Amino acid sequence: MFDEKGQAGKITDGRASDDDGSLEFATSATTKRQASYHSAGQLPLADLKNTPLTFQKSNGNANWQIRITGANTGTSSGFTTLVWGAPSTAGKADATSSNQWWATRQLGNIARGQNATLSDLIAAANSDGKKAVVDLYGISSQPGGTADAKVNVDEVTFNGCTTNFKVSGGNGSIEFPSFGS
Ligand SMILES: [Ca+2]
Repeated sequence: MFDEKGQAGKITDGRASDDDGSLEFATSATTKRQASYHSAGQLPLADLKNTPLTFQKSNGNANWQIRITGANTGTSSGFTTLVWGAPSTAGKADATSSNQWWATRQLGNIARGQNATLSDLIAAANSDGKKAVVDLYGISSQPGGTADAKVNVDEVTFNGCTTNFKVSGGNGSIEFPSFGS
């Protein structure tokens, strides 16, 4: 796991879709954001085109976070994060063909924060001969406001791999790492 310091989600018996546990993000006035990531092993970004990007969620705020480098951002690292905010309602969140993706930096001719399909962002990231790669992928929760909030996420599908978050039996220990297994 490559988690933002002190901000990782926790595997709990909270429910997103199944009954064996899920990844839970708890936010509050003092912890405004939580996020958990897994290595994508420098997967070529182009490989994500038209592949399922889905997860199950409870009611609340949860977002895809895809951290890439080598993209056409105008910087030497070509680092940016591709973000997609799921609907607040519970159920299967499907970002595969959504036009509500955005990047934290300008990508080619797509402005920072401008909504687009992931296919369009991939094309912009790889413009000018760039070949962007995915370093990390994960889920964040940042609902805004100051109220305590919670969201449970499970069955995260990325690049053909679905991660089932679950609490292992017996002593109540947590099966870890399970993101991306
Ligand atoms: Ca589960």
